[in-house]
Amino acid sequence: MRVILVVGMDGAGKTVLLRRLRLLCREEKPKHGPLFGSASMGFFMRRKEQEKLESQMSIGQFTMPTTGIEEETLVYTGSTFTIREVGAPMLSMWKAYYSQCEAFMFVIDVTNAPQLATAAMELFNILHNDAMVLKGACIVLNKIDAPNALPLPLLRSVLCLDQIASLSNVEIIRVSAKTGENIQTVLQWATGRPRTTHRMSLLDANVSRVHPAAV
Ligand SMILES: Nc1nc2c(ncn2[C@@H]2O[C@H](COP(=O)(O)OP(=O)(O)OP(=O)(O)O)[C@@H](O)[C@H]2O)c(=O)[nH]1
Ligand SMILES: [Mg+2]
Repeated sequence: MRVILVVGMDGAGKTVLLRRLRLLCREEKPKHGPLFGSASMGFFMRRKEQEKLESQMSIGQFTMPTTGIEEETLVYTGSTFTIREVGAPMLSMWKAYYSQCEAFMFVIDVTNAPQLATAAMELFNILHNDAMVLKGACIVLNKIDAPNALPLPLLRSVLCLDQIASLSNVEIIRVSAKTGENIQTVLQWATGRPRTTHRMSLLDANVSRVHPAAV
C-alpha cells in the first residue's frame, strides 16, 4: 500500500487538503454505472449533486488543529493509497513516521509570512533526511485563492523553490484546498503517475491567478 505522509506547519491546510482529495475520489464515476432505471437514476443523480454541493460548501469550514494523526485510504482511477496527516503539534515526532511512507507532501500556507522561514527550515530538514531524500515529494503551496497570498518571487526566494524544483523526485504544486484549484494535479501525483508538464512551468503558469503582486 502506498502511504503518503502529509506534514507542514500549523494551519497550513493539511486537513482541508485531505478532505478535498477525499471529495475528488468520491466524485469518481463508478466503472459499471449504478443499477437503476431512468426514473430512479434521475433521483440518484440529483441526490449526488446535492451531496456534492453540501460537501463543497463545508469543506473549508470547522477544522480543528490535528493533535494526533488523521488518515484515510483513498481510491482514484484504480490506484489505492493512504494519506496520513501528522499534525503540526507533533513536529518533534514527524521522524517516527518517515520510514513507513513511500512519499510525502509538505503543505505551506502562502498567506502566512511570519511562518514562512520556519516552514522553509522544516522543509529543508525533511528533504535532506536520510530516510526521505530519495522518496517522492510534493510541495503544496496552499491558499492561492486568498487575496493576501504572498507574491511568488518572495516564496521562490525564501523557500529556495528553484533549487528544489531541480530535484527529480520533487514536485511543486500551487493549490487552493478551499476552492479545489489544482487539486487534480496533487491527486495525479498521489497516485504515483508521472506528470507531463515540467514542474517549473506549472509553477510559472498560474502566476497571474495567485496575486497581482506576483506578476
Ligand atoms: N483561503 C484558504 N484557506 C484555507 C485553505 N486551506 C485551508 N484553509 C484554512 O486554513 C485553516 C487551517 O486549515 P487546516 O486544514 O485545519 O490546517 P492544518 O494544516 O490541518 O493545521 P494543523 O492540523 O493544526 O496542523 C482553516 O481555517 C481552513 O479553512 C485554502 O486553500 N484557502
Ligand atoms: Mg490538521
